[in-house]
Amino acid sequence: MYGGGNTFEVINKENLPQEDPELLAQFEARIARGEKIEPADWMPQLYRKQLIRMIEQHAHSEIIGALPEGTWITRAPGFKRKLALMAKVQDEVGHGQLLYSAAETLGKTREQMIDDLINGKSKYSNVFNYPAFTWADSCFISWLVDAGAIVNQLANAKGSYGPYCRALDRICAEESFHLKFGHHCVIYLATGTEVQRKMFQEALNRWWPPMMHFFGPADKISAHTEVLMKWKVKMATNDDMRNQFLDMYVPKILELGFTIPDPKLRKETTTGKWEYTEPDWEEFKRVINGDGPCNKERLAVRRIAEQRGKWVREALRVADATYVTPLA
Ligand code: FAQ
Repeated sequence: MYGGGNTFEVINKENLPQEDPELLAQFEARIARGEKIEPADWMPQLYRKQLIRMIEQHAHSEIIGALPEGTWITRAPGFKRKLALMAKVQDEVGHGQLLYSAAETLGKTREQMIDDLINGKSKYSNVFNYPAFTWADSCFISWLVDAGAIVNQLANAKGSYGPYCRALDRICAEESFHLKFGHHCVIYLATGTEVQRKMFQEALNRWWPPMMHFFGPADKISAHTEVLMKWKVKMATNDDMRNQFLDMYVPKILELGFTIPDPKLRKETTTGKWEYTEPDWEEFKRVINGDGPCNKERLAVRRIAEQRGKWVREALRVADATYVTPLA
């Protein structure tokens, strides 16, 4: 339904019905007053479509995001790390559940969303299309991918759509434990042997470019930022979130004695903005449109899970029951 294609398309406004100007003005006044919009409230079609697109992609990211770390549960060094990683992966899947429920309040069913994911129509975060070769890759995800997710989610939890904001509040609380776990694992490697330090440095080199992509395309080419910020769905631009992440985590990475694989990375003290090598947006587009190193494998895993779980869902469903849309 959404996604696909290889350009950043704006959802086609022309196909949407003309909104009643009075209702639109009341809606925008509510947003300006900082009120939350709830599922049964009037909302413009474009607001609904944009929210479904964004929350659905976020939900898929959590579910697919469980896969690269999930493969490390049995191989994590030591029993305590295995337990902690298992709990983290379980949390990520739970976040997917919360987010699917929030998206369902807008009228798209979970079944449609899952179909669109496994058929490759919906997007999910670029970072989860890369392999986790070593334990250090898993540590990178737990620390720095979670850190990036928190930067994004803390901002958007202050947004305008009630069910999404409430889901984000809970998700952020849990993500902060993940980040502490990841940081702890990285400190252990940083203060370990030469081999351990090298292993993390190599993981950092591999993950840095996808991490720079993670916050979305540069503002000047972002398709949806303007409308999402106007209606307070997004509370910071992609570049601002990337900048905030660099502000918070570059010093911590350097403090541990690692180097960041970008010779141009520096903070411009007068503006407070980071300068960096322009991320490769062509690679980004390829990856988010299905042609990354692990896209096929990740979707195949979800497809198998969907097929194998079918009988369970059918057994749980009561044929003559009426199911209601959650009000999250
Ligand atoms: N990956 O116009 P914009 C996590 C697409 S959760 C893939 O700038 P927008 C937890 C975008 O959809 C991580 N696609 O888009 C965890 C659009 O394509 P479309 C996920 C991307 O919406 C941790 C096109 O590019 N978080 O990590 C990406 O204004 C560890 C144009 O872009 C969320 O989803 C990308 N990185 O801004 C789990 C947060 N960036 O739809 C396990 C909610 C952009 O027109 C382990 N989402 N695209 O075909 C958002 O905040 C926003 O949607 C952005 C993108 C900021 C991601």
